[in-house]
Amino acid sequence: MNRKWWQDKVAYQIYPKSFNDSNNDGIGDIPGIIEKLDYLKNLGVDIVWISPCYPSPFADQGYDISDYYNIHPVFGTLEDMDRLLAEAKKRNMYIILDLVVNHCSDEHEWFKKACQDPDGKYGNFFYIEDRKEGELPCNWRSYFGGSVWEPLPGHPDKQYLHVFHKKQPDLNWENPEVREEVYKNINWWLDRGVSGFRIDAIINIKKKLPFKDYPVDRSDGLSSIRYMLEDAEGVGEFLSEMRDRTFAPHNAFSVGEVFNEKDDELPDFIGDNGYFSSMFDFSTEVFGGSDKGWYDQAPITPDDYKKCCFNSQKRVSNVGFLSNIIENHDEPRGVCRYIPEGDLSLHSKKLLATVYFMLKGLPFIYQGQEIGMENLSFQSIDQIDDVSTIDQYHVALDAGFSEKEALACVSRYSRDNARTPVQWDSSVNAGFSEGTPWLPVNPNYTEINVASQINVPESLLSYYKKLIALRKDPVYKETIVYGELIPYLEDRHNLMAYYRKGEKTLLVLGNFQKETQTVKLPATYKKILLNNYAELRVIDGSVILDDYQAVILEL
Ligand code: TEU
Ligand code: CA
Repeated sequence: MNRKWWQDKVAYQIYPKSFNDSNNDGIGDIPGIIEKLDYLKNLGVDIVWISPCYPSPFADQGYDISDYYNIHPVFGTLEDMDRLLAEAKKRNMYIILDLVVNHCSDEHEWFKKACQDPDGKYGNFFYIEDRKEGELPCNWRSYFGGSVWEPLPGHPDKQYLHVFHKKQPDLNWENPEVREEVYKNINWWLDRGVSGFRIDAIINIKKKLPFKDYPVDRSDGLSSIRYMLEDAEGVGEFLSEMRDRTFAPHNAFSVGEVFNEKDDELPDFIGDNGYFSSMFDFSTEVFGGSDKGWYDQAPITPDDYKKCCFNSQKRVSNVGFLSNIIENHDEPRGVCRYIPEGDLSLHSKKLLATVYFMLKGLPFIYQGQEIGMENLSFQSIDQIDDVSTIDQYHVALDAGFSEKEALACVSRYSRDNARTPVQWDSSVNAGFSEGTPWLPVNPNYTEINVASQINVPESLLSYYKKLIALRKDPVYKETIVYGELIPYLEDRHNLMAYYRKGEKTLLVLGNFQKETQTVKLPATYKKILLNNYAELRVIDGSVILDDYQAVILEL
């Protein structure tokens, strides 16, 4: 594996609508991000990924872009973005943007022109098919529910394809003109000073053509896109062309949102000359998932969590670098998902932070994760903004659940859990905004907020700071960034333990339960590098780990 500039870094995801509102209109913005750059720098963050902040009608909260060359006025201006890039650079920080090019918005001029003249140049930017009554080109279900086909506005005899929302028409990547437009845009941003991209939903760009049906898997008579994606071949041709024309010549960082890749494809995706620098490890997020919908998703136990992480580490081994997360803007809060119900505490939050952050790969922190933000407890479906959650609520109702039960199911996985405003302090609206926030602030903000943790040595925020500092410590960096990961006592129930072996040998131990647990040490330790308790009990070469105790030892 070749060494790259970004590998020893720490990344942080900003969901701009909910990060920090500088002008009190209830929506976070770019000047608000600039205000908090010192906070991020102080935490130790290097790379900042900002979810879409381009012009958009917000049918899918910015993942429906109507202009790839501008900033949505609610977030600021291009000048604000330039200022952010300059301010980041001053602090040796790197800004990466979200590249959303499987689809654009139906309000993008390309789609408007396609509607004006479906047989013209822009008609071929999309997948447009003739429409016959009672017949669809294929039975694929869109990710947000319903058929992927929608009548083309102004042309009742035609229809277009959208694998996400109907306001997100899919771009036709088979058309070289589309690809040229995408590369032009990427290079325009890279030349402006952006350091790279997080690449949205990218596996969907390759469709299996001609359109055909796949097995029906729900009572709606439709079929999950998953089957089509497994069948489609050749995405690599598009991805390598994109790399060669954009990221590679700029030495940019790219992280793919990749699901469903096969083991033997890993070198193509993230090997030395892979399509991307890195890709997210979603193994713990997709665990227990069901084709039926969220209501049928199985909860994940600490043993499952460990197995998923170790399995990903084994798969990737020395091929490349995974990007490790416990949450993002599409997932519930990691602490509520991976810590068993009833066990949520400062100790368990620190344990989860330790065991994921010390994995081999590039750690990403999602905004608010560093202070232990938790899921929102939804009282009614009317409180929910997210299209995906609303769809899944109906999926649960259709499956026979009561309204109350359906709400309970979707609350567990709702994307809005992670989209509530960042809790900065205990003042009104958690210091996020003096206006009315676009999504409600979690009422627990009076206890969970940045101000109450920032100068408190025992806080989760201080703990994250220590984890980051350890990754950057010149003595341990080589081992933490590049050292091998070897599981320790892999089969032990509710213990997540592994070595990181490089110049040094480190041992990470996490007691993933309330009950104490005695663990034999493989050797005496030289030093305790981090401990979420004040002490570590050692008797006869064994450590006695307390309720959710996590330690990092140098052997
Ligand atoms: O997500 C793509 C994706 O496949 C899933 O994360 C999916 O959207 C989610 O599980 C539905 O609940 C990306 C973005 O991260 C997401 O926010 C966008 O909605 C989506 O693409 C479309 O752009
Ligand atoms: Ca604002």
